Amino acid sequence: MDIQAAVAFTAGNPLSLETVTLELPQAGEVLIEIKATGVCHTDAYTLSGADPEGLFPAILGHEGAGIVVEVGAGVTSLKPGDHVIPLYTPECRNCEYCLSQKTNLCQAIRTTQGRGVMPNGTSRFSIDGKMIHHYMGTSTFANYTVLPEIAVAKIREDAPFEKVCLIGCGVTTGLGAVINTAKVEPGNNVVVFGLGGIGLNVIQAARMVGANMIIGVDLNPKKRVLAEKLGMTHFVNPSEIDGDLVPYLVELTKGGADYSFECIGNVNVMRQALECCHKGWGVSVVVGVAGAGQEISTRPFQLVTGRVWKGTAFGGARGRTDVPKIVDWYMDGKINIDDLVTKIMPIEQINEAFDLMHRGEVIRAVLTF
Ligand code: NAD
Ligand code: AHE
Ligand code: ZN
Repeated sequence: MDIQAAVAFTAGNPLSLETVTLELPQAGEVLIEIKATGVCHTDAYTLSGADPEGLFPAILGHEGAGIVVEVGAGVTSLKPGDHVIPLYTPECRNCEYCLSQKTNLCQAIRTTQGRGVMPNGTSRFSIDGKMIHHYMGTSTFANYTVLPEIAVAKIREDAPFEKVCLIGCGVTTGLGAVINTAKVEPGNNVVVFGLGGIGLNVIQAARMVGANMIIGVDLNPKKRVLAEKLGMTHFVNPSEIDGDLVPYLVELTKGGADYSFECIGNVNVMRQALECCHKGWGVSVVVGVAGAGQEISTRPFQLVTGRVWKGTAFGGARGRTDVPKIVDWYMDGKINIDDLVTKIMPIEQINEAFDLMHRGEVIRAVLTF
């Protein structure tokens, strides 16, 4: 079938709206009509060429929501008409990783996903017979996409697509980093570096679990108002303080953070996030994704003296199980997504949506079809 998609032909260049040929779902696969998709910084990171796994041409996008149109042979958990959120972290419930109960990193299809193809090794997307890669197994910058059944979360039908699409990445990543990965406890002091789509969800989760100080760090002063609305108690702009940031934060928290979260993708900030943690027990969670060739460093003494460095992907969430629950949280008014959707735009304006994100003028621009 012919579909409309924003295609990334080469790194570092704008996306191009194209008519793309999409093959119908094969065994174990599902055809989804995408109704809305957010733009996450990771899409921009891959488009920039910094992603060692980045493949071109590709259809990017991984923060979508839509409706099942058709299912392939053997699909049992989904049917046409189901409302769904695509999952870049699948949940097969059968692989060594799923069965371990120690990680959300289902590996059932990770190899082919990283090669930009479906589990049988081929792509469903092409233009004039030339193959277009899938991206993160989701490719939501298209009005129709195909996913494996294990990478689709079924959600309730009264949830608005243009809001709950953010649960496909930003919301779940931020909430999950706090709840699943760090396991922040009431009374803890928390420092959040980067107040974008991820960091603001870290903040709202920290408030939900009863954190004491919730310190937000961002170079953009415009991020302050919404962060405060979501629960930030103190704002720190590194460009406005006297002296170094780490001792400033240690002093502010009277000894260091119980938990810190790096939500930028800057390896220098990752070091600051670790080193502002409390001696003896502070835990720093790396959420941000850094470019090819970048490495983190610190004095091993920081770890010897009890600080812990961790990371999280998709907030440690098991998508088919956890995503429908987070949709319920939103529908029950327990979490705020409305304020994170700064702008809703037609897919034709996708390059403007990327520009707005780069200029720090939106938390999320959501594209509709
Ligand atoms: P975003 O662009 O919305 O937000 C980034 C924020 O960081 C902005 O507010 C910006 O002003 C601020 N910032 C930039 N440089 C800074 C600095 N040096 N000091 C302080 N603040 C600074 O991005 P996002 O969509 O929230 O994504 C954040 C990061 O998380 C990205 O690296 C993204 O790739 C990554 N990410 C990871 C996961 C995961 O599963 N681990 C999921 C989603 C996103
Ligand atoms: N391809 C990159 C890694 C990108 C990355 O870490 N992705 C996160 C999700 S970011 C969502 O916005 C993730 O889920 N990682 C686990 C995984 O298996 O990819 C690189 O550096 O190679
Ligand atoms: Zn993302």
